[in-house]
Amino acid sequence: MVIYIDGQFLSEEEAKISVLDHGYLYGDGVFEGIRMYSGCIFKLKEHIDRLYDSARAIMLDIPMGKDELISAIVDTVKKNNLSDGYIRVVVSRGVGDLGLDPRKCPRPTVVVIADKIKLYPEELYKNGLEIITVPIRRNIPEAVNPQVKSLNYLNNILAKIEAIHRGYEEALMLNHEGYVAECTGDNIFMIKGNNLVTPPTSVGVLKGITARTVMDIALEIGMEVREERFTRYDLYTSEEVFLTGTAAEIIPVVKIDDRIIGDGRPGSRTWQIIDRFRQLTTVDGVKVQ
Ligand code: PXG
Repeated sequence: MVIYIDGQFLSEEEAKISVLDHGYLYGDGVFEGIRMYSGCIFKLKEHIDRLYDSARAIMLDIPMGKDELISAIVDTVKKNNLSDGYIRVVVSRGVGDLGLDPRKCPRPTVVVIADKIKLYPEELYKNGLEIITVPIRRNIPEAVNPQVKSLNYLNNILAKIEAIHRGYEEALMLNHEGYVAECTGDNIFMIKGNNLVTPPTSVGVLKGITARTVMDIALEIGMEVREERFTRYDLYTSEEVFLTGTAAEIIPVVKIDDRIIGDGRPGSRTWQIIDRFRQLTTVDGVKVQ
């Protein structure tokens, strides 16, 4: 594997970050996860824009322009001969001293890793996922806003641990007021009649790029799309539920907190959206020669 660090392409053995990097010491930094399908990088511009927005929100100056970063990503993909895979872009505050003060970090560190991805087993896409609500709440927007894709995922990792300890693969997280927020690395959607509903960003969720794509698909097939607050009651009584994320793509949910959703099988609307999404991934995106 060839890894990009600050303008250099290095082997996996050579690709090392200082222990004094504040990304390591404090989780001070931002990242993106991007997918590549059939030689095309999917929604590259959207991911780059979100990365720069995350960086701006934490007052981190990415030491290169968007075009230069896109070139670094494309070059990394080429050097790894990838046509399908997962790209991780990480920008940390950089090397400093043993103190929080970011003024001691003169230059942010930029890393690009491109590799194959292991998805959930195909079984889960066919039969659907069972999830459970965990006690850990999503970060409140007045602290580190969940729209910032920061290097500090501890809250979501705790949620994941709580779900795993209860025998589930994924956790449903509520916000501080008890409204449904999202899962640990995926946005959540429910279908009722012709309506597709997902929590608005004001609830405190990441503005998912897969979620946006799914909302566009739903509009295209004539569904009503709404971003509004809802509770677990609404999920329990909905006809279909699914999760969206760059890594997981679209995954049907068939049980939440032991309540069976719909008839306990992935629903027809969800399948329709998945089919259209899979079509899009093969034709949409930035081609890498
Ligand atoms: N919510 C959160 C909290 C996320 O971290 C999403 C939603 C989906 O957003 P996109 O733009 O990808 O549709 C994410 C995605 C993983 C993994 O391994 C996923 C994410 C980050 C790190 C790992 O599944 N983010």
